[in-house]
This record gives sequence, structure tokens and C-alpha cells, in this order.
Amino acid sequence: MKSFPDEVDITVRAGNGGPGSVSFLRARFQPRGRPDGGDGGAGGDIILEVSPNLRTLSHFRGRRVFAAENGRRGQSQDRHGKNGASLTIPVPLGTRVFDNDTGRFLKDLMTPGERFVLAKGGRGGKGNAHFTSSRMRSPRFSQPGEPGRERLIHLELQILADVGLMGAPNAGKTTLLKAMTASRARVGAFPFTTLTPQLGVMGPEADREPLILAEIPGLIVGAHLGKGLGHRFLRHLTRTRLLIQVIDLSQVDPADPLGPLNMLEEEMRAFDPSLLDKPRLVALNKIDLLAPDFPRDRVIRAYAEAGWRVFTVSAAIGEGLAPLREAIWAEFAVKPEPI
Ligand SMILES: Nc1nc2c(ncn2[C@@H]2O[C@H](COP(=O)(O)OP(=O)(O)OP(=O)(O)O)[C@@H](O)[C@H]2O)c(=O)[nH]1
Ligand SMILES: [Mg+2]
Repeated sequence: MKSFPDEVDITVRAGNGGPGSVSFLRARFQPRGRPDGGDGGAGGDIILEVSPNLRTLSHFRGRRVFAAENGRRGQSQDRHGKNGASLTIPVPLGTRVFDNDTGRFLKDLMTPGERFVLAKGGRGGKGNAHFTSSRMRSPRFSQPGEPGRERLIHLELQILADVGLMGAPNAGKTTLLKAMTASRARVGAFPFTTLTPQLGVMGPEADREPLILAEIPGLIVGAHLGKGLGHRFLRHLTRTRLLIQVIDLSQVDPADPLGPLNMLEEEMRAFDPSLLDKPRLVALNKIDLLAPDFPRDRVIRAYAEAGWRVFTVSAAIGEGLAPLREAIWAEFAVKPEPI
């Protein structure tokens, strides 16, 4: 299995400023001409930008050096040189930025669309038109452009969940998480606090990028988290694009099949109504425990008729997991372009 691509070292080079120009406007009755050398253009910046479509740093592939365009030389007739284009590097939410020369932490990118200037382009040099004075009417020099900044940068992806498993205590979230995810060794290497949800990595497989699944503990109801909801926990919800409502089907009252789900939804609304904007799947778990007379089909139909995408599974014996996994992959089908 390919290791989880969670860190990358890059060199970034902002553009150099263009040199100022030395030029004289030849005009009648002005033997030496008026200095008219324009300023150089500014070099382009190197900018990181949080792209909501990315979930890993794997789009860097082998690319390690990123350079922005240099500013152009100033021109005669006081014309300013063209500014160099900036280069924007897309990164996923949860990217932490370090200066690789000093090891210093620079930035935690935690908002979709957020931008961070890694390296400023150099300023353009001034043209000779700037240097005229009473003593110097015809300066034959201009200022060189300022060099763009070059830095070694270390990017590290904070492991944040793509998929959140929610549900009442004992519904089987942990068991389902473990049944659907493979090696967790890599994730385990990250220092998490005690309030951090359980994490697992699904994939990578074929050409699918790996997905991080997280158990959102004890639901938001706060029964065992109370006001101690850790920062990291909230961050997971920020990035989570898909939620799975895990319900213990063996505990469902056939007279009120949607009861447990409505309760979860109510709790989510109370905690943060924007959670209800995220797509949600329902996993009716513990089908291996159903009594023979349990009206299983009728209960499932009630969910489907209410518009839910519903899956019946047994996390314990691994039944019904394949269709659920496919539905999860389908939700993340957009493949990031290499940069
Ligand atoms: N028979 C059966 N037992 C299951 C199934 N899934 C989970 N369990 C059992 O249900 C109990 C609770 O499972 P967990 O996975 O810990 O449930 P949870 O939702 O993570 O619980 P909390 O984290 O405490 O909220 C455990 O004893 C599991 O072995 C299932 O599909 N069938
Ligand atoms: Mg659990």
C-alpha cells in the first residue's frame, strides 16, 4: 500500500523585480534628451490557497520547485515594466505550513479559500527618470530590481476527517469505522489529545484518493464531551464533507422507525444547523441481531420514502459494507488535477 501522502518539502521562488530602464527622450533643442527610463515590474508572489476539492497533498506528485514570474524591465517613455504573474499553489484544508530553514511554524490553513503569501516578489527597480536632480540632469543609471524571496517550505497535512460517523452511544460507530478502514498505523503516529475522535483511512485503492473517516464521539448531545468539545474535534467537522448516521437497527421501534434518526438530526441542528447542509447517509447497523419477526423491509422502506440513502449493515460480521463504501467513494468522485 502506498503510504499516506501527508507531508511534502518544496522550494518556492518568488519572481525578481525587473530592473529600471535607462533611457533618454531625444527631442529637438535638447541635445542630451530628457531621462525617461520607466520602472521595472514587480516579481510575482508565491501564494498558497485552500482548495475545497483537495483532501491530500498527493497532487504535488514529484513537483518540488515552484517559481513565480519575474517582473519585466522598465521601458523608455516612462513605461512601467510588466509585473510578473504570481503563482498560486492549491492545498487542502488543514495544511500546516513551516519554514524548512528555521523549522518555524508559519500558518495553519483552516478556512476554505484562505490565501497565504509564502514569498513576496521583488520590487521593480526605479528607472533613470527618478534620479534627475539639479546637479544631475542626465543620470545614466537605474536601480536594479529587488530579488524575489526564495524559501524552503515544509507542508504537512493535519489529519482531518472527510467522513464523519455520528450516532447514539453504542450504535456501533467504532466497529463500523474499523470494519471499513485499513491500516491506521500512519494516523496513529500523530499526537492526538484524548478528546480526538477515532480515525481510520479508507483506501487508497485503484485511482481513488484515500479518505479519512472519523468517529464523532458520543454525538454532539455532549453527553460525554460536554463543553470540553476539543478544538480538533470541531476541526474535523469543519472539513467533513459527508456524514454517516449510524443507527442500531436492533433497537429501532418498528412503530417509529425514523425516531432514532430524527433524534440525531435534532441534536445536530441544536449544535450547528450548518451540519444539516452536509450530505448524509444512514447505516442501519447490527442486522445480525434482528429478531426473526422484525419488519426489516418495512423499516428500510420508511427511511427510503423519507428520502434517505439507507444501507443495512452488520459492522460486527462485515455484512453489507461494500455498497456503503461505494456510496462514500461516489461522494468524493471529483479528482484533483495535478499541479
Ligand atoms: N452483533 C453486533 N454487534 C455490534 C455490531 N456493531 C457493533 N456491535 C457491538 O456493539 C457494541 C458497541 O459498539 P461500538 O462500535 O463501540 O459503538 P459506538 O457507537 O462506537 O459506541 P460509543 O463510542 O460508546 O458511543 C460493541 O459491543 C460492538 O461489538 C453489529 O453489527 N452486530
Ligand atoms: Mg465508539
